Amino acid sequence: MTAESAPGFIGRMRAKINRGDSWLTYDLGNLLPGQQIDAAALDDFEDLLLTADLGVAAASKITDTLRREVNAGRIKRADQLRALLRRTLIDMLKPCEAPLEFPEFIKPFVLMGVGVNGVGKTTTLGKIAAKLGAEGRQVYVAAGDTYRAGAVRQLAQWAERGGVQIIEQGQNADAASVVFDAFSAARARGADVLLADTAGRLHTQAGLMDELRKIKRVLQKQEAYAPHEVLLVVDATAGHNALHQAVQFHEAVGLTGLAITKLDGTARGGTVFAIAERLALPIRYIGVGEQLEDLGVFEAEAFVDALLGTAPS
Ligand SMILES: Nc1nc2c(ncn2[C@@H]2O[C@H](COP(=O)(O)OP(=O)(O)OP(=O)(O)O)[C@@H](O)[C@H]2O)c(=O)[nH]1
Ligand SMILES: [Mg+2]
Repeated sequence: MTAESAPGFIGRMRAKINRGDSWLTYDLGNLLPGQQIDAAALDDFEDLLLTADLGVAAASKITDTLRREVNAGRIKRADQLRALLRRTLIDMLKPCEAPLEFPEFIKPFVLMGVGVNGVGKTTTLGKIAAKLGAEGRQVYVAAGDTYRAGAVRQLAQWAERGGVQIIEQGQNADAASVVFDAFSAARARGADVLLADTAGRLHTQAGLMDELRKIKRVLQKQEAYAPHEVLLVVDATAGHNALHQAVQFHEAVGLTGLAITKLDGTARGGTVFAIAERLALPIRYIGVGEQLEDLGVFEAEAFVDALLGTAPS
């Protein structure tokens, strides 16, 4: 994704995320009607964060910062509190801002998408493929979901839309051999990027988690550092479960990045803070809808401004 495409996505994200009823805009206004900050208002604000999927750790980190400044007499008015809140939220997310790069000297750069059922893996990979294709990269997608009926066709539709190549062996094929063969083909043809889709699975499904490890293992027979990116896709509306999935998948297969989808489907966005607080993993992409244009690179400041409805600085 190029820098030029960012303003378009930011505008879209603002329209989709901040619908005027978010936990920050609507509720903060209600909490602070008199524009005077007191301890009770801050306690209420902490409760509000807890109901918004932030989790205890992230919620108390935010309110501790606000309390410290209010108690020290540096923050007196609601507008000052809002500015401090914005800064605090950006500081929390900043360490997770690390856009994925596809270095040209790694050919093919292999990205494997993983996650539980229905979170948006295939859609996200399809969007990434189309965007990279539009940038002139030679992209292959591997149909590594060989379980779900229709999974190969769904990926093929994205490949067609993005004008990229798909390597598939149909339903019920061995996923590891699909990805292995896709890597061979992509490398033989000098492709830049290989995106491997995988079937949805729960961390409790030991056989399926073994399959992911097997895909990694067979890739590493051909290229020691592949997959270069293991991208976990999580659904923001899953709240605490999304954080739980990230912890479990990280332990099982070793993640290098996250894509957080369906931020248009929640008026909260708190999941992003819970994940940032708990896991030191880059958030590569966020999804705010089903269309190609609804996937963008994660930028802490733009995201917080979209949530708060504040103007970008
Ligand atoms: N609203 C919204 N819908 C999304 C987003 N990303 C994906 N979807 C939709 O979520 C549904 C599931 O997406 P898939 O890409 O099929 O999910 P998956 O993880 O590949 O699913 P399985 O392969 O069955 O595990 C589809 O209807 C997508 O269009 C998003 O950011 N916002
Ligand atoms: Mg899928």
